[in-house]
Amino acid sequence: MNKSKKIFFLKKSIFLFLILFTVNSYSQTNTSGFPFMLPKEKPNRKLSLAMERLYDNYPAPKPEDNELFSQFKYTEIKGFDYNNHDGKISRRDPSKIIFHNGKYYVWYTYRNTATPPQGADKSSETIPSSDWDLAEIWYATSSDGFNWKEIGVAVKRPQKPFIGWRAVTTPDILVWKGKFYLYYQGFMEASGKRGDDCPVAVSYSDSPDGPWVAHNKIVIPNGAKNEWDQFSIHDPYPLVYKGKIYLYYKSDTGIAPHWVRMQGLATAENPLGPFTKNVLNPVISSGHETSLFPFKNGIAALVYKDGNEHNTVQFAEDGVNFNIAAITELMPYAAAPFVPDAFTDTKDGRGISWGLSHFINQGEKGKNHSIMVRFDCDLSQDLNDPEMKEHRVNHAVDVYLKQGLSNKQKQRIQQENKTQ
Ligand code: AAL
Repeated sequence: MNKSKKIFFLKKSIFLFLILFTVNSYSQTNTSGFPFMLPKEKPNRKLSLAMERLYDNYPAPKPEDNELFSQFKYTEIKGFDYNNHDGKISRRDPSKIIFHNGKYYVWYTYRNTATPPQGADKSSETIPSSDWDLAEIWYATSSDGFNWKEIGVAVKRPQKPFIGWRAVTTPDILVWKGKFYLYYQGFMEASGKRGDDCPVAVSYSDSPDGPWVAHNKIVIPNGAKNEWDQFSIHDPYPLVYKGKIYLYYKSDTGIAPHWVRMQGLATAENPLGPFTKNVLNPVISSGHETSLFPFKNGIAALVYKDGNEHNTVQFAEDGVNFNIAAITELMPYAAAPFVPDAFTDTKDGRGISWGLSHFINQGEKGKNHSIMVRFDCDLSQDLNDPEMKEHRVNHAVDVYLKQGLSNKQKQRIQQENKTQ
């Protein structure tokens, strides 16, 4: 092509670009106000950043149409005795719930100790440092999710020096090729000595009723020195996704009391490992006691309690890169949802509608323990419960007033008033 032809084509391209740019800008100019009825689809007009986000970041612009938005309702459950709430018995950190041979099964941290927790300095062979110190893993079954029958121990504390000799806690369940695997935190020192340090161990069985055989090896090790998960691997939570075991976990990063809790992912093709930690870890920047479930083609996560993005439900189309899908409130602590398709390697996860969760710091002063309750929600493709989708829930006045000012805060305000 000679020079004058080149210049001709260049001029023509610039001209075409300008026409297209002008037509596009014209169609994007808002000639009237934003519509009264919120459009379901993103309207073809100029939008503020907030309105762009409303259409781009959430599954639907209205919470009631957003399948990953829900309120949570709570019910006391029957079948668990807490010894008059004297602090010696605690149940907490339930596993996700499975349905097997006509019954629901749940595993949880069970502490039955000589005294309530006394802190790391006063702890001994029989005195627990924390609510989950000296604990074992117990299980219960139910036919309706409200009335439970505590069956007894699933995994005992092994003898020293086996993993978990000090405490086995915070279990979660995997069903893989017809076998059952319980992953749990295996403590080799009383929690609170340095931090809440432990790796993850696993036991397996042919039946959810056991007997459970300890693998006696660490399956999810702590990270290397100075890595985010160098001290603790908590709340192991396995799912089957993309033909593999996707095990999410939490770690406490930083120094107490300024811990930042974040969630990581480790995957494996064999339940006994090796597990490979995702190179992008942490994959969720917030949250505690990780609970996740297959949703549509991806994975949804209940993110609560810690971090900038607490009180959100998040979604990752690839199980790794999570986005906020909904913002909610009063989320279940340590949610243990019933996830019917947790292990089916589904490409169309149906979601969840109930589970168990715990309330910590129960009992009068010095009688610290936790209790388990049931939660219900509508994070399911198969349920449409408008009561769960209300985005203006009135909480009782005492819920707010219990969040009173501390004495230190009252003094500061008095001081501020004096100096004004
Ligand atoms: C919970 C869980 C883990 C921690 C402790 C018991 O919040 O994150 O299980 O180790 O507290």
